[in-house]
Amino acid sequence: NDGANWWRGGVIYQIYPRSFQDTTGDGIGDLKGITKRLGYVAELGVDAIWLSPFFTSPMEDMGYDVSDYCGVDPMFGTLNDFDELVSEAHRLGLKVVIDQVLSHTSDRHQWFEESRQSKDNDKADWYVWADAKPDGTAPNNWLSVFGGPAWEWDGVRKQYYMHNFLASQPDLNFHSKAVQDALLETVRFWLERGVDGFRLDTVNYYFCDKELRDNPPVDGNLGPTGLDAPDVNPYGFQQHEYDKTRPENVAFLQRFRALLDQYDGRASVGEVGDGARSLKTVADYTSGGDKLHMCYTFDFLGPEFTPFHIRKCVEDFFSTVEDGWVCWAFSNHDVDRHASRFAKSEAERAPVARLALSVIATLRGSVCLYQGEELGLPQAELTYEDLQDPYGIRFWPSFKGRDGCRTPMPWSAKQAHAGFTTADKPWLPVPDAHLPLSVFEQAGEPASVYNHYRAILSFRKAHSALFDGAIAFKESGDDDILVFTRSDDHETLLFAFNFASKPKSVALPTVMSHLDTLDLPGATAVLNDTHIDFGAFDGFCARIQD
Ligand code: TEU
Repeated sequence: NDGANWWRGGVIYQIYPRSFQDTTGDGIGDLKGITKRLGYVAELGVDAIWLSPFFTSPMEDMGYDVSDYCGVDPMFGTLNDFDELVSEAHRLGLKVVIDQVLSHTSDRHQWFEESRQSKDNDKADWYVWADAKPDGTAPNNWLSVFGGPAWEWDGVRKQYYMHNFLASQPDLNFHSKAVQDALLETVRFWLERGVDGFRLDTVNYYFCDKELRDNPPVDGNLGPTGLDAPDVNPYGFQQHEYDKTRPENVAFLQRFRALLDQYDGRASVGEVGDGARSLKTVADYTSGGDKLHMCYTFDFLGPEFTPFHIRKCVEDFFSTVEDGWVCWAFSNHDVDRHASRFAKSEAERAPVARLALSVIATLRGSVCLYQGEELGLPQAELTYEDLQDPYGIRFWPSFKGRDGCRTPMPWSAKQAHAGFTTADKPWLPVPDAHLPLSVFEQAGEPASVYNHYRAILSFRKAHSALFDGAIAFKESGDDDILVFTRSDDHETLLFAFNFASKPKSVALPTVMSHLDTLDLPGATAVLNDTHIDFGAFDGFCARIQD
């Protein structure tokens, strides 16, 4: 899938720079380390990398609090290191997607420093400022995703400012054209430097209601992640009617797209956390060819890994949207690793990790993989003393935060800290349980999760129907079995997967006339006349001849 459409059906590998590879010995990963390991990423068979933020930042939210959009934080290296990374990636045939955190800045960004000085300076309306209510309380009932009210009192300006996340992440006011222009200029800066695309952080949070109306109370919307259980965060107790996913956002996304379209082959993937409305929002943001190229949601980032849930999400999306596009993901730097989330026991982790990839890589849509999932890494068990994530520190122990999926990549069990760093202590520990799963240890084992990833990604590349081909689900008559076809002008492929931890046998859907079994990596199910016989967590693929 070359050319300008590389993103459509493409596979994007997310790199968390802090935890990929350290080259300076300070215990924190850096850009040079990523460049050094790009050969590994290219060999995996992905199309692109997405780099989590490496911009200048006080790192209160691990870089999702940017204080200079056009600078590289010294912790990660220099702009020159970034240029080298891009040219090495391109040499290896990898696209480079960077993370743009446009919804909010750090409170140490110069824009905020200026804005807070008075109510009438040049940047006075660059953030969402409001007077206190007569009794001194916050302007409305909006809540921060990270707990507590979304408003912080500023003693300098004597007003409240709005923050969807930490108080040190003030939200920009997108109703200001000057703010939009300034942000688009930073995007242009990276386009000029040759990046191929952008992952837009919290893309549905850009605008909030101009009149700052109260959110209505809830019924059943558990917030963006489902993680926001009541004992953790009351965020789910209101409908996010006025603080996010505002209609004005669409016009800004059009401006953003128009900028990208001035350059060849650039793409965008937005992060949409919008509770039960998420896939509908993705459809709104990606249809028409004049907004985002694709978005991803939290639908597959929760606990549920069942044929029912997968079918429902994929079918809902593609049956309601004519030309929008979605990017699926099971893991990222915000949620528990899916080998742990989906497996019911330690022994199930590797087979479940293999099955999950086979499924996501054959569904319709693009795919985001998160570093380390190709090793089947389980969620790291950390102590309170290990924690770095402010979200976890705040809610420990009812929510342990996001550090357990952010521990360093294990490259080799034979080296200190698995080859991640030569420092005495990395910023987060490499769990002992990750050592036998390290890259070097798995590379030589044909049946490893890692080699399964390579084989499945190469299978995906070899079948054009898997990029953009239509998808149609079939009744399997068994809750554990997912059956669908993918078809384009060249071929129609049948896929069937057994999500159960025991063997199963199911009757073939009657529509199938003649089947040529294909060698789907890791799949051992066999076709016996009118039945498919599966092993545990098994798969089946055949070409349908008509
Ligand atoms: O995440 C947005 C988001 O919705 C998260 O707050 C999510 O609900 C939570 O992390 C689940 O545990 C993005 C980034 O991916 C995240 O790392 C940042 O902290 C956040 O934005 C603020 O920039």
